[in-house]
Amino acid sequence: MGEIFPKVQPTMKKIKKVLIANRGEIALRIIRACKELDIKSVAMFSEVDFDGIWVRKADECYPFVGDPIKAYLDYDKIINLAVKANCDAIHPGYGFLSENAEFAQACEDRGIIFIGPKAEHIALFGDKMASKIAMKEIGVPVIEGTEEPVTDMNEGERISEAIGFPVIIKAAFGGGGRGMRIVRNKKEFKSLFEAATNEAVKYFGRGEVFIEKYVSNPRHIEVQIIADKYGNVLHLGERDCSIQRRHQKVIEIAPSPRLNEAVRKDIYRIATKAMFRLGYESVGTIEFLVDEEDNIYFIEMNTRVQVEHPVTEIISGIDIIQRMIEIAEGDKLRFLQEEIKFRGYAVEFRINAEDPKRQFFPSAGTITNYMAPGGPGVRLDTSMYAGYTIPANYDSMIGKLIVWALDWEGAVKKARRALDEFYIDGVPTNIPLHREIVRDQDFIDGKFTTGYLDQKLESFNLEAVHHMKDEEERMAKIAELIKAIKQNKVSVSY
Ligand code: MV4
Repeated sequence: MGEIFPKVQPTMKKIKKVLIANRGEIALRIIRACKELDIKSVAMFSEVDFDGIWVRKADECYPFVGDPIKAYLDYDKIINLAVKANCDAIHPGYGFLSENAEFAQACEDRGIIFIGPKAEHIALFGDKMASKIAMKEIGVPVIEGTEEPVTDMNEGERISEAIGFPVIIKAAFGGGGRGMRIVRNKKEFKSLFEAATNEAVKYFGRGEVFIEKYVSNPRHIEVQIIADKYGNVLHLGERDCSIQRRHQKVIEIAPSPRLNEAVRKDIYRIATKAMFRLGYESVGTIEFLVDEEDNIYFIEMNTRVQVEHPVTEIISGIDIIQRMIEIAEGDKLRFLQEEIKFRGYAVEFRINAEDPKRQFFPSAGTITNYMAPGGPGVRLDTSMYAGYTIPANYDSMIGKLIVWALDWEGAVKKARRALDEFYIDGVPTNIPLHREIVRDQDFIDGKFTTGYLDQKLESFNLEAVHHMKDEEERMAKIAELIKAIKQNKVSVSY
């Protein structure tokens, strides 16, 4: 195996300055990592992002005037800026250009280090069918299904009958649940096949789909991988991301509160072995489905740092972003698998500017009043502050509340306390949803699969609780009381 990795250390220069090709909380997260590594950070921002917190905190910042989304996707301009601003490297964060193999290659071609995996691995895992075949070849369990794109509807129907309904149709170059359809019986097949194909064309510009046996009520378990350029591949444990709404994760937990220890060991072994065999480097996440009988199946690999990386950082004590930068510099991992100790439970709550009372419709606007939770075991990764105006152009996720405790019960209690402290006024958020989840008995018992939120939403009370207003009313009453006491209109004795 050794020969596929360089025997001598590639001579690489130390990274002194990083351009962050992203925005929001992840841009700030990367700036923080750079500061702790004595690396200069360079921010970019679109014209609607001039008041972004990351713009203030970076060592330098550069505007991109024009379309606010295209700003973060315009890779020629971004690489030009990196060169002009004397940056050695670009960190892509998540979303935007983070899983664009051409961008990663273009960085290398122009002498800029792309902080992430090799372009070939980004390309492989961007192709959901090719990556499934590659993983199957090296002994990773995958879900039964087609190994070629299905273009003919009648052929697709025949294949589905052979596999046995229910089946799932997936976009070959997709992600995020787009271009995906569950087909329960033969009657529905043709219309759902057409819908999946059309959606795949609309979102990914490519209509290729493949068909798989549908796994019902699975848990979504993912393994965090960290690998250097010398074939050292380690795992940083798993995350349970089963609590989702419309294929958007809402809560992520490390470790999974109800995973059989033998299954856990198996998943770790499969994940690390596969990434070693493929010569993967940088950080990455392998997603698995775990069915009701504890069978595990690889579904896809994410070749970027993920939104939910903080829960893993907290239970492992490893700064994933810092290590990701060092790996890109050519550093060897400075710890062994057996030196990594996992401690306690961490839970991440994605805070979205959306209205739970109006089908979670995105709610851009100005945060008029803001009080963040704190205290022991609470981490907040956010780009919010009082007075900040959330632009309507981007994703509605505006922050992540992460709590930690030694055991699961303690983590749930910590979460209740922290969520109750969290006040955001001016825009509706999904905090009321989180407050309901952490009081739900099935959640408390660790009983949840990917169907959890759909099943629970109806029974949840999502009326926003105006704690902030209650506190303000109390403060006004206190002011009045003190005035009355001073004027001898009221007397208090203790
Ligand atoms: C599946 C599946 C069941 N069977 N594949 C969701 C997003 C993408 N990463 C893969 N996903 C799934 N693939 C097979 N063969 C279940 C999911 C899935 C899911 C499906 C419907 C509704 C919610 C879901 C949440 C997580 C995963």
